[in-house]
Amino acid sequence: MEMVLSFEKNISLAKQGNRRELARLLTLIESGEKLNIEESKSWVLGVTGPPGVGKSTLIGVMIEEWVRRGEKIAVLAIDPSSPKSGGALLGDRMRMASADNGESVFIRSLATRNHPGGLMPFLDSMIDLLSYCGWTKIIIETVGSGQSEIRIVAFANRIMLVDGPDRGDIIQAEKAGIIELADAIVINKSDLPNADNATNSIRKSLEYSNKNNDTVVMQTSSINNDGITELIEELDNLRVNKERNILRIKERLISAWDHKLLSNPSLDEILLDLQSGAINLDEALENI
Ligand SMILES: Nc1nc2c(ncn2[C@@H]2O[C@H](COP(=O)(O)OP(=O)(O)OP(=O)(O)O)[C@@H](O)[C@H]2O)c(=O)[nH]1
Ligand SMILES: [Mg+2]
Repeated sequence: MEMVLSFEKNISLAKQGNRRELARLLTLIESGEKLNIEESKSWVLGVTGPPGVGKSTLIGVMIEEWVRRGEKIAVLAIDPSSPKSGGALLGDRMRMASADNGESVFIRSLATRNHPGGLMPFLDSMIDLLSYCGWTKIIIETVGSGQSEIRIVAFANRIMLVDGPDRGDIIQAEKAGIIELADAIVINKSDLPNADNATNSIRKSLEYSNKNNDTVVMQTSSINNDGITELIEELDNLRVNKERNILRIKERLISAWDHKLLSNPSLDEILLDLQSGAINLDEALENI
């Protein structure tokens, strides 16, 4: 009881703008603490796309524009589990640092490697906490477009896929199904050759794959500040597409399901029984 009360005090301090408290609470959530936070999801954007296409740079310039408009932005930067991620993460932070003007921007990085069971158990609570504390726009950045990134961005209520002028990467994304989930597909580095080609082929593949498609397809150059205000207008005015929303909810459900399974106290026992042939898969599921 006392614990709960002391968290309440921390939460109210974080809500008043105390960043140190906010950081501490996020750490608590990450370590598995259940905080009693009102569910209050505001505007959550999931950003994903192949490595190096300019996601962090783009997020940085978007943040600058949003801050000018009076928004308060929190970024959860989620690194891949690769050994290289430590350095890349630092780079990200430095690139975003120019936009980090005090009160209006909060950046937190998360390492997936610390959470073999996935980020699901706490990502949702982190979003709730940030929303409750008055961060009007929450951005989740992940690298890549595989199944685990899809799972992560599915916790956002709008998804932006960023690609570069090189077509190779997006084909991977198509395979993983991220294109179906994306509300907006942005071809960044429009200052480079081939951006038009890349944009056209994305438009084409959307035409082929979807029936009534309203996916926003845009070009930006984050280094020249081209297309940024247009992109922001599109994202701010995005209408929730029911089919994509259901796909997102499905991914969240799968995450929750996986977490239930992997955190089952008799998992080890069940695995041993499966190995010895004492039970079959159906019986294992029954037990779980
Ligand atoms: N020409 C050009 N280069 C850009 C643009 N945006 C970003 N870059 C450059 O692309 C490189 C990668 O940018 P990042 O913002 O780190 O890309 P990222 O997608 O966040 O990379 P990861 O997080 O490592 O996947 C940097 O050298 C940027 O300066 C752009 O619009 N045009
Ligand atoms: Mg990045």
